Amino acid sequence: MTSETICAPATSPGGAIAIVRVSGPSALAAVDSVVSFRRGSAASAAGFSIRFGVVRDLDEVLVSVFHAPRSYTGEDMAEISCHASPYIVSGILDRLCACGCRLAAAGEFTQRAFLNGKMDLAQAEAVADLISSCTSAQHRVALSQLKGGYSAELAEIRKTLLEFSALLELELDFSEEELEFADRRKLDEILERAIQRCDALADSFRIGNAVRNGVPVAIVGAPNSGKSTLLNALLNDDRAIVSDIPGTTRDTVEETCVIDGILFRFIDTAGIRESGDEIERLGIERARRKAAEAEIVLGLVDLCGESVEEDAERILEMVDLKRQKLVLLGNKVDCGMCNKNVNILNNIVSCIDLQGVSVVSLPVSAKQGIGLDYLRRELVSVSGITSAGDILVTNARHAAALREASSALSAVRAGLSSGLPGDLLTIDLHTALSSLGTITGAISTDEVLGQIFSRFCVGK
Ligand SMILES: Nc1nc2c(ncn2[C@@H]2O[C@H](COP(=O)(O)OP(=O)(O)OP(=O)(O)O)[C@@H](O)[C@H]2O)c(=O)[nH]1
Ligand SMILES: [Mg+2]
Repeated sequence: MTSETICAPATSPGGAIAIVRVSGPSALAAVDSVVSFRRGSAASAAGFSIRFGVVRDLDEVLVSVFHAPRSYTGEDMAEISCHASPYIVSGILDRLCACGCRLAAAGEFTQRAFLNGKMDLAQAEAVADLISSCTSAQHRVALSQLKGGYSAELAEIRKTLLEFSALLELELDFSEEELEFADRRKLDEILERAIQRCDALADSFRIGNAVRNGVPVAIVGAPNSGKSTLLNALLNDDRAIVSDIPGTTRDTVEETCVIDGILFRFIDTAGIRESGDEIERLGIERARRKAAEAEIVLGLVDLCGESVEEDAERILEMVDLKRQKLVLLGNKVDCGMCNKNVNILNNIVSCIDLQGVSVVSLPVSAKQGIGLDYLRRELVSVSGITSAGDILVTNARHAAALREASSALSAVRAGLSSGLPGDLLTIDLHTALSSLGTITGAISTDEVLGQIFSRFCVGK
């Protein structure tokens, strides 16, 4: 436990009420020096209590008192609710500092909660995610991580590996007698299962990252197919310039929008064609890059156009169907659907289906809004987020640690099958255990902790 007592505003400016937090060994004594209570004191309050008090010449306040270890940080703590005037808040902080407290650094309350064993590192990081969550999907995943579902899954993998390690060490203890205590086939099965679980969690980062930062959806197609019109219709805003001059959009235009509780990041791109114009060529290059990075590609084809097949083929060349989801949109159905073009599009989709990859194809009118509700539902469905479980890795640091653990475990497995002695196997096994340990903070360095908690806001 630290000897310093910290204080900070826990609420951002604005609103009617502000909360000043105080935590540390002298928290309650400091509050008693700053606040006059009609009866008793913060330090003498039994258990959790809320008391009315006065900060002389400044404000009337309500103070929530928490005694260690039953508080957010695990230390003695108080939360002073006052009127949200910046003058009052800074006045209370000044007085607390005059009584020996110091202003808290970003995330310091949560860092103390972690150091005092109130939560592990993954849960502490979930606190930051929960505070910044703006959509129901972000909220659901952060809450599940905060409640410890993800930590429990990691603890389960660690437990299995520790059992494995114990069996190997038993064997090492008796190595001079050349005994093999551990059934190597059983050991191999344990490793296989642990590798699968690490890989599944690491793979979930693809969706987890999309939940956190928005599912990237690139809108691509030939010039004039209606990409910018579609972006504007999905955003319900006049965000991108629309015109009947091919090559209107040069640079990419990116904007987020929440559909059914999921954050999508739509990226309108320059129309793909051969171009002699240097700026347009750069824009097209950028469009290809954005399409390659997207999770979902919305490929627009102008159903009234003369080159549907060629346009669709160009879109297909830009998409990696093994990794990405493609939604082919036949746009401008309001112009009187050209049956020939619809058939061409359907044939292309059936050919892809034959290769075992399913591609969604929809007729829409970006201009008239026809088929867009259906498209929104399709986007939610192909994002895979609603059907994913609540345990998703949303943090690049965790995903990297899981991959490290998985490759160390694969090395153990290879060593096991080639008959490597137990003491050599334990080296890679310990690498895997340490990698997993860095996620929950069982193993951490001040530098890593500093990096993680500095991303928090002050007062959390
Ligand atoms: N009738 C009809 N016209 C549309 C539709 N969608 C777009 N358009 C028209 O098609 C023209 C091109 O639209 P844009 O949205 O600028 O096309 P774009 O694909 O962004 O074009 P570039 O930026 O040049 O690549 C404009 O005149 C739009 O009004 C539609 O669904 N129906
Ligand atoms: Mg455009």
